This record gives sequence, structure tokens and C-alpha cells, in this order.
Amino acid sequence: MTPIRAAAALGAALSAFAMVSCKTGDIPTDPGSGPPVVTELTCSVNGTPGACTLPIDAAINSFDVTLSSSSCNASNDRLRVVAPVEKDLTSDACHESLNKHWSVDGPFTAGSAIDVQIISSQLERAPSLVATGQFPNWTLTFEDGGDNDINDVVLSVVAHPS
Ligand SMILES: [Ca+2]
Ligand SMILES: [Ca+2]
Repeated sequence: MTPIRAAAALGAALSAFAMVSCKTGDIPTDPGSGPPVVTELTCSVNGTPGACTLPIDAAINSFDVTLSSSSCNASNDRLRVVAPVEKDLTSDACHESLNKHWSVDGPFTAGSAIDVQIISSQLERAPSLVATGQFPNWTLTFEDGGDNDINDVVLSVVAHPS
């Protein structure tokens, strides 16, 4: 089983993986300090990062998105599910309570896929939203681009097979 579904070629996110930063703290984000930027999921397939979605390998009744941890200051990070249905989860992911979870009700058929986006202000670097794991459990890690600590928003996605 392929852990994630690769799509498209390498994106700008690739460069974010190679960046090294000496900064360790979170840089406060002035809401509206940059234009909105939509960050799509990327995954590593055989060591190569690329765009992806989370494959639904077997029919599910629903899936949950849970805020596992966060370490960021931005006040306008929007978290959205865009497939297999569209659903806005929060407009301020940095300031939600830990372990807050959102349920997305199906049913959804085998062969469909879960896709998630975060929309935030453009900061110094390109943001990234990296997925790891495989059906029915994944972890999504968002870096907003203010620094490179790769811990700004960490989400758990759990699908519930029918
Ligand atoms: Ca960061
Ligand atoms: Ca951080």
C-alpha cells in the first residue's frame, strides 16, 4: 500500500525543506502583514516531496481532524477541508484549544481522498503543510514561514472505516 498518494511535480515547498534557520522562537505575525497564501498538502514519496492527498483506501463513515499541538502567533490561519467535501474548520488555528477536534461526516467511498488546506499570511518563507502516515491515521505539520521550527500547527487526521 502506498502510504500517501503522490500528485503533480515538486512545488515551491521543496525549497522549504532545505532551509536551515538559526532562529528557534516563534515570530509574531501581524495579521494582514502579507497577502493570503494557500498551503496545500505535501508528502514524501520515496524521499521525494510532492503534492498529495490522503487516500481513503476503504469506505469510511467519517473522519476527525484534531489539533495535536500548536506553537504560533498568527491570528488568521484558516484551516479548511477541501475534499471529499468542503468544510471550514477554524479561522484561527493558532489559538484553538489543544485537542480540539472537528468531525467531518460522510459516508465517503473507497478511492476518494481527504484534502486539507491552511490559508495564512505570506511571511518570510514559503509555508508548508507536510503529511505523514497512512490510512486511516495521518499527521499534518504546518510551518507558517515566519521561522523554520516546523511546529506551528500539528494536526491528527483519523478516518473511521464503515
Ligand atoms: Ca514556524
Ligand atoms: Ca512555531
